Amino acid sequence: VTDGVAYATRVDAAQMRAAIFAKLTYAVGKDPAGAKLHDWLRATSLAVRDHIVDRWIASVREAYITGRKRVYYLSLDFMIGRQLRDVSSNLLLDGVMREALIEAGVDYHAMAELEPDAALGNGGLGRLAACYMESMATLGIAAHGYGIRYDHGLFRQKIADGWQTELPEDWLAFGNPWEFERREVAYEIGFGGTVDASEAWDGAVRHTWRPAERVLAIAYDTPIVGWRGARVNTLRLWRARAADPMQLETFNRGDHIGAVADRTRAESISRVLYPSDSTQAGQELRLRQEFFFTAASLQDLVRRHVQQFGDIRSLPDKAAIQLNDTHPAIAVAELMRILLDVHALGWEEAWSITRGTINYTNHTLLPEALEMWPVSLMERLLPRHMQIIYAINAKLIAEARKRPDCNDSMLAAISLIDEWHGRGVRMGNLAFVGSHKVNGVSALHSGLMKKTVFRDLAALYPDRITNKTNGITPRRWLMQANPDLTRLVRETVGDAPLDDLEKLSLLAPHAKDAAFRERFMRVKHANKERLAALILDRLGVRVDPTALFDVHVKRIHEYKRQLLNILETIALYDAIRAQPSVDWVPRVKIFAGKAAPSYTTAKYIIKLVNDLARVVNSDPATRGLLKVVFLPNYNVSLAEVIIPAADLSEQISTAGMEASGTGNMKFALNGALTIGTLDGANIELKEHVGDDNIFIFGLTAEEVEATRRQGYNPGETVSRIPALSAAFESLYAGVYSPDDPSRHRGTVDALRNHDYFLVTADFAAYAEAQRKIAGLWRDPMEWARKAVLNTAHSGWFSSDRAIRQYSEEIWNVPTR
Ligand code: DL6
Repeated sequence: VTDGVAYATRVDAAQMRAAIFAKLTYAVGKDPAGAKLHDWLRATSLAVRDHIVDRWIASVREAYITGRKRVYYLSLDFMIGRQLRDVSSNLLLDGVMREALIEAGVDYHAMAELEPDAALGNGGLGRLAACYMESMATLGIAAHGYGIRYDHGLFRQKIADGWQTELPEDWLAFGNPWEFERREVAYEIGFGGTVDASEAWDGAVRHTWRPAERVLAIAYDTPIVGWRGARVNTLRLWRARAADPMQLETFNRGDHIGAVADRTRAESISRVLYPSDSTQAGQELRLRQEFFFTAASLQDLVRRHVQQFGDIRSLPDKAAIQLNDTHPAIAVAELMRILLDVHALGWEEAWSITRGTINYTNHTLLPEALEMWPVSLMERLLPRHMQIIYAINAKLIAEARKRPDCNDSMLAAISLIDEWHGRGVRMGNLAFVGSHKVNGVSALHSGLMKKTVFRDLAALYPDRITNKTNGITPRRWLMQANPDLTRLVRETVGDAPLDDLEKLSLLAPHAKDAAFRERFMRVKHANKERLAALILDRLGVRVDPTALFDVHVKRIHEYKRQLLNILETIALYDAIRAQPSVDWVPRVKIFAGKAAPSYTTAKYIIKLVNDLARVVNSDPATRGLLKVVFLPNYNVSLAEVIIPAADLSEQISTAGMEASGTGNMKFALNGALTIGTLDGANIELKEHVGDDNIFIFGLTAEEVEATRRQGYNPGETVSRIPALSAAFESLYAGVYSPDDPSRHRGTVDALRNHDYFLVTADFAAYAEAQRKIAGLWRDPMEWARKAVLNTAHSGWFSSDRAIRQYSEEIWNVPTR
């Protein structure tokens, strides 16, 4: 990939080297003799960036000239990760860049490691947005991403004495060579104030919102390069600035802090990413963030549309807005406000434009994650929007009443206002009714949406919900993360999979070829050695790369059931000690992931993994057979090292609770076998890789529902499973926490008495699946065959496939 052809004719290593030196001298202002690695990184990034700009301008111009429809992707999270390698590899400049740096005597690897991850997101939802931006550029879609340029992204996780501690993240400390500040693109965003109503010349009532507070949204643009430089799109992130830098009068009175209080308040909007994942953040600042970036984005896209096409009425033909979850759902009310109050359209026309333009992706059914804003807060912060929401609601209810099957419970379920929990605005319902299409992110999840949270709305609007199973970009998750596997693929089946990942299926016949399997596993081994070195470096723990690498990395959440894995690890540890002479399969249990800072239970799970690791790793009885590690600060860059090195991928959420998962796809693509429940996209993964090449266990979503409905008794289950009882007893007795024997009793009690996530119910099936996995590991060639088939059959999970489906079935835009 790195020695690509497209650019080879345009720039060679000598030219690249000259370009890097020029940047170092004239943009960074450093003498190459005294330049530090940071200086080289900046110079190299700027030199590579120069190769983007012409294409970027051409892409923007092309969209303008052809007048084609644009896609606007609104997301509060963008988990971008590092950019240098992504950009240079997509431009096929990676090879010349590395060569140029070698000639300059710069250690590329050490330099690249200095680039901070742009971690402007929490997890799957934000990473999906980044993958989709890249695929949209790859497929030649004229797309704009819109989000917030947080000064500080997701917190850095430090493990101190086994506990998670959070440190502020500072990705902008050395500047950001990838962005272009657009001071001139500034919009006023209002909050609070009053609404005036007056009669217009045509007799209609016109509303004017007079906000009490105004904040400026300033644009920062980052180019997003598609594969082979196909197209370059824009990710526009908004930074909040105060309209006035300070109150001079207040300052002159000697109140130096008060003089900048308004500024501090305004700028706090883009100060920091909310570290919440699958839970509602629920603070006023969060709502301000949501409205801030949504309103700025809508002003921007409406301005662009009117400037180019003259008439706001054609908006649905020329723009498709995708709401990434409900965080930008206020767009429904804000677009209505713009159409009604600014463009003076009538309600019906405004509603038809809004509904024709907006679409909504739902990413969770967890009740605690479904956004609901108190009506009182909305009325105070966004009074005009609240009026519009009431009006939408009144029409919705009136429409529903026309149905013969309409009843009170249906009306209560579809209403935009929840009356049960102290009156709140249901942002999911608002997004649903204001959208042309609503989609879930896996087949199971989309089906459950129709049966659960949106049951009554789906009955009212039966064609609205559609499924778009998630995808991942193969450029980052195969080509960049796993260059050796990419090389092997190319040598075996040619370059076709680079442009169409489903062509990876050409590998399938080679799964029978012993020599190929051996090469495949040699690549895996090299990746494992690299991860083992990282573990040694970061944790001081030596792990054997020939052991089975059993990997559980993702946000820490009870529904993702790290506890199930931990309990089985304890049972395995006990079993090894009880029968040391058995031919055990050596395993390394690898965990990583962040817990939301306020999620105490999740933090105890992290502590438990670390407690367990300390005991297991220092026990001579299990040396060489079992190791447990928790790698701190899981992020995109760490994932790029861990995933290619995994043998086994843990996707063991309680069925019905993981909307899709995307880690599952990344692992399979890199030749890991999955142990998983029939949840989210695991179900589709099973269909693609084949029942024999994945380890499925546990209750189905329907069984989970039935088990809960019937009233589940975890204590009874535990008493029937000796290994589980023993694990509970040792945890209770403080075997893993001798410094504080009662530390994990709360965890045990919760499982024994409630176990909402059905850890104990699935324990036996999980342990059984793990035994089968150990059995398969003893047959390395058979394991290798299945691993190859996982890679060969995961091409469908490319984000290119997902984006094609969005384009054809939701946005109605062409792709190349
Ligand atoms: O769709 C991306 C990703 C899914 O793969 C995960 O299964 C799902 O949990 C995640 N959802 C969220 C929801 N948070 N909020 N709001 O992060 O989306």
